[in-house]
Amino acid sequence: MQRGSSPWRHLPYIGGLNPSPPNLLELAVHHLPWTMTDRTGDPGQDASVITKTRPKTQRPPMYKVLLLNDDYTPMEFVVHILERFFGLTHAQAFEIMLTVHKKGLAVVGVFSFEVAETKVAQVMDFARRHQHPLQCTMEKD
Ligand code: TYC
Repeated sequence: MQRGSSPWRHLPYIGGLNPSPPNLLELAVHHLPWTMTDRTGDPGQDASVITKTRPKTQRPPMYKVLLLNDDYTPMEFVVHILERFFGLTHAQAFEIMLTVHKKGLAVVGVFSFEVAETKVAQVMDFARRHQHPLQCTMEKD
């Protein structure tokens, strides 16, 4: 039948009475995170392998926060700082304070850059406001 005289001529022509159904497999594969690779190199012998493609992620660098010894800051003040800004128990804080006192410095914790930077600023600010020469610094882990 000529399209021009068809009673359905106002409808869009879809190429036949039974349009082929969508290829569901192709649609699904298009949305999957893996690819098919034929590792035989022989088109007649398809040994396709499903290869997961995992995007490379990198962990953010971490930073050690160090406390330095000096001859003037009172021991109890250092213990207080360790409890207050690093969430340590009194026993943990006392132990780290003693390590700093004996060895010259100790790692108080390891944090992301932003957290380490904040802890250092909090300690330095608190020590300064109390007029103690306590030094706190950070370095890449
Ligand atoms: N050495 C100090 C004192 O004898 C105590 C102290 C410990 C100071 C740790 C600083 O980070 C420090 N009073």
